[in-house]
Amino acid sequence: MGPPGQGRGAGERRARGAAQVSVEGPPAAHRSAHRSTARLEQALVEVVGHAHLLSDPDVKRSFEVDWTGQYRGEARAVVRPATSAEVAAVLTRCVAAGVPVVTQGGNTGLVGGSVPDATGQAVVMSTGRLNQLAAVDTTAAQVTLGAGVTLAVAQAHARAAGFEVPVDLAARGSATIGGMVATNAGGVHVLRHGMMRRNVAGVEAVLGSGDVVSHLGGLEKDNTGYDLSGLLCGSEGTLGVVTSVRLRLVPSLPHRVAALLAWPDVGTMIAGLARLRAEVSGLEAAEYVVRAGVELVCATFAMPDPFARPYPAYLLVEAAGTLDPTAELAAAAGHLDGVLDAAVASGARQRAALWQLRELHTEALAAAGPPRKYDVSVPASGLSQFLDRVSSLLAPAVCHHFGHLGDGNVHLNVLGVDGRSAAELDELDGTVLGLVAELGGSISAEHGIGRLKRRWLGLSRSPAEIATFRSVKAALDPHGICNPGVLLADDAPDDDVGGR
Ligand code: FAD
Ligand code: 2HG
Ligand code: ZN
Repeated sequence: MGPPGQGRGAGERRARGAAQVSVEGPPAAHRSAHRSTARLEQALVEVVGHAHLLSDPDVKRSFEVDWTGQYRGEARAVVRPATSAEVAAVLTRCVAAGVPVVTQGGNTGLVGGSVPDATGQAVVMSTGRLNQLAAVDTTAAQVTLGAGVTLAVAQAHARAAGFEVPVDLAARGSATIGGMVATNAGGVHVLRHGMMRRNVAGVEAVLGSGDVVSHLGGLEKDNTGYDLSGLLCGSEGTLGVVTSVRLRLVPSLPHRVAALLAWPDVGTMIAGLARLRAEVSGLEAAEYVVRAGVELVCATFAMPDPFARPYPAYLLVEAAGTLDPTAELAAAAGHLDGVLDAAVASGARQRAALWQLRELHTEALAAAGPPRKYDVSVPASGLSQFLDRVSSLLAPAVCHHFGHLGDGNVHLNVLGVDGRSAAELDELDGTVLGLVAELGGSISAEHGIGRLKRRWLGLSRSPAEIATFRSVKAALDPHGICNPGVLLADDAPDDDVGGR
């Protein structure tokens, strides 16, 4: 399904670089805090064992910096529980000690939500050992997975039983099922299968209250009150720790074809995609890139240009079915106005090569950057206007854009602004996200709010909605220990707003 295996290393890249960890002994005033740290560490060791409480600064380091390298902090310790019961015991002890807990899956999140702040107070709860794989329920087309199972492992597990995981994304080698639930991840198949929330049949989680809520029966019809599993989708670790997920699967389809279509401009491509959606029944993906991004990816990874000539814009489409969709896709593409060139790929290797052009954008931009990232969606009718307006607003900064065209989801990556001051970056964010809001879009299409966008939440959510978020948070995480400062701004000094 989709991009088979390429870019698999993408999510495995963990930004390196030493966090600014203080290695000096604590001053006298901090001795009692130190004693309480020792007490908490001892309590956590009793839960997970010595081997799974990491406190050596060198060992902790990769857990303290996010994928982008823009968010660095310090963890009091990293704890690696293996079961739901251990997660509950860890949370209870952290509640008792008044210590915040930052949950971390694959650490591929792009909004700074998976790493601790600089205070050194928080414990990082790493979910890597929650890696249980239950047998695929082929009758229900569902599977129950530990939250720490990576997407790539889940895909292989499902495929062995004739199924696919409906959600796919380039960070599949490291991103975890729990992290994907927590961020309500989107990816490249949303136009066919929806985001993570639509594909979750149930969740088990330990809430910040210490309560374990488990709803893994997988019933398709179950109107028995509030949808707690749905609520945990997109909660970004702020309500508790997801420990297991009951995931819907879709059948593996035997035939698959991808095509790269070249266009004179994005506007023509958007109109063409509307026709393709109407005419190609098995359309699974519709991803766009533009010339500047293709050049960057090809130069960064020494890849060949997809066509003999350069074109301004490219649409990568993929269709799958029980019958070969190649003829249907070729016929539909042949009728489209404005297509300048096309490359069709049926074999897995050729398809993978086309997908690399799209999926390697994030890594190529990271190598050229760091970029200022904006993951936004706007109504399809306003997309072209948005891109024109935002590019001229940001000029002369270089504004790369690409994304999930079928979902109206644009990934803007602005290069050359990382040297700007905090105030200048805030102004830049306000300009871009303000335009998104003006056009009726969302300031976060799929990556979440994290720390990066918490101050801008009000552009996409009303005061009443945010007040309700706070009530939910207070009810499920009454001690406020789950990812404080993520999604909802807390009262702490805003030292990390803006991802610096
Ligand atoms: P982490 O980064 O570890 O955590 C992300 C957030 O979830 C944090 O707030 C964390 O506290 C919380 N969290 C993690 N696990 C749990 C848990 N078990 N319980 C509670 N909270 C938890 N995202 C998309 O939506 N679509 C894409 O197409 C896409 N492509 C990407 C491509 C690349 C190359 C990279 C680097 C990232 C991409 N992402 C994409 C972003 C990222 O992969 C997703 O957000 C993913 O869902 C994060 O999973 P993770 O396990 O790495 O979570
Ligand atoms: C993608 O669609 C990811 O490739 C990452 O969501 C987007 O790097 C980005 O801005
Ligand atoms: Zn994306």
